Amino acid sequence: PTLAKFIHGLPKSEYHVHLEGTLEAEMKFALAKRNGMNLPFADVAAMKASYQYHDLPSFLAIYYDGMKVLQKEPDFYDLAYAYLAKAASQNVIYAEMFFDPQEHLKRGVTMADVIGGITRARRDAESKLGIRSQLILCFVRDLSAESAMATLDAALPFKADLVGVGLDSDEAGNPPEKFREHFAKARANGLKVTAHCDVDQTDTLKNIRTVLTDLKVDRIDHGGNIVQSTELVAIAKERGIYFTVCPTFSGTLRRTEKMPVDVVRAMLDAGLKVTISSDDPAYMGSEYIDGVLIRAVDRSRLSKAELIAMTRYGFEAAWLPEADKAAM
Ligand code: ES4
Ligand code: ZN
Repeated sequence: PTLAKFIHGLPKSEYHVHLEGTLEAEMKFALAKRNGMNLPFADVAAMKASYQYHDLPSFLAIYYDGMKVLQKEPDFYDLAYAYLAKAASQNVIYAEMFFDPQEHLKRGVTMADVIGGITRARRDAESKLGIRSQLILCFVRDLSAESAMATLDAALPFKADLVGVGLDSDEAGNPPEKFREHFAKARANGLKVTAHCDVDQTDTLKNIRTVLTDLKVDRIDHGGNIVQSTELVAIAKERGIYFTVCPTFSGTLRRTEKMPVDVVRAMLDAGLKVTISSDDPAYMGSEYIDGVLIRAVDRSRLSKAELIAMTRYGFEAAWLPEADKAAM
């Protein structure tokens, strides 16, 4: 078959997708209308044309502004169901999805409505579409440590609906050790832990070391700069760490390199366990996993064997009981 057909036919998983980053412009208008809000854009095209960013902070400003239309339980249901339907249509059979509750709590939305709406969508998508999923609560790292702890405490009554916690948003000035106690408490409550180490951040390698050795993460989201340290690569291998890489946003190392380095290529060459995800597809050209993978084959010169190996890593990485993993 053609490459596109081959990729489409692979049974896939996704581990790095921010639900709020799947909020398409069309749905933003629909939710704004339902919630009696006005958006400062004439139409979908004008809204999409405003998605212009050049680094993590400028991306985040657009992303946080966009999610303000999410107000009520059915909004979170619609958001999650739409992503799961899209993913299922591309043969994703399992997904672990991030969400950023702090941003919603700020607007007066309750944790019960956020987690409840998403969980209801997960159940319906599993029974109607056959896609299984779990939910990872992310701490917004540029908000205070106190806010993150209050959010964790508000979420723990719903821990049966969560599989883990993560760390996202603006890394500059917000190193992982700010969340040491939160991660320990999450672990003590039976949750898995992961953290974003976006590429080319300040103190990138120091922060990768901290998440590995101090926060004791089970996975790393992005993490491409690790290829610049043979010592950290060895630690990650020793720990069996999987990396959730999103080449659309974090595909190249540039800052300290003479020549741009392709992240997926370099990580595979270093022998690391790489899985590929779509990150924030609504803000990244509405390209979902099939499109991301087709592009990755070209830009990272992936062989078919590598694609298949990454597909397999994609299921090994699941935070599921071993028996359930084997059944996939
Ligand atoms: C994010 Cl790619 C990325 N990095 C950090 N924070 C995020 N929130 C949503 N997408
Ligand atoms: Zn991300």
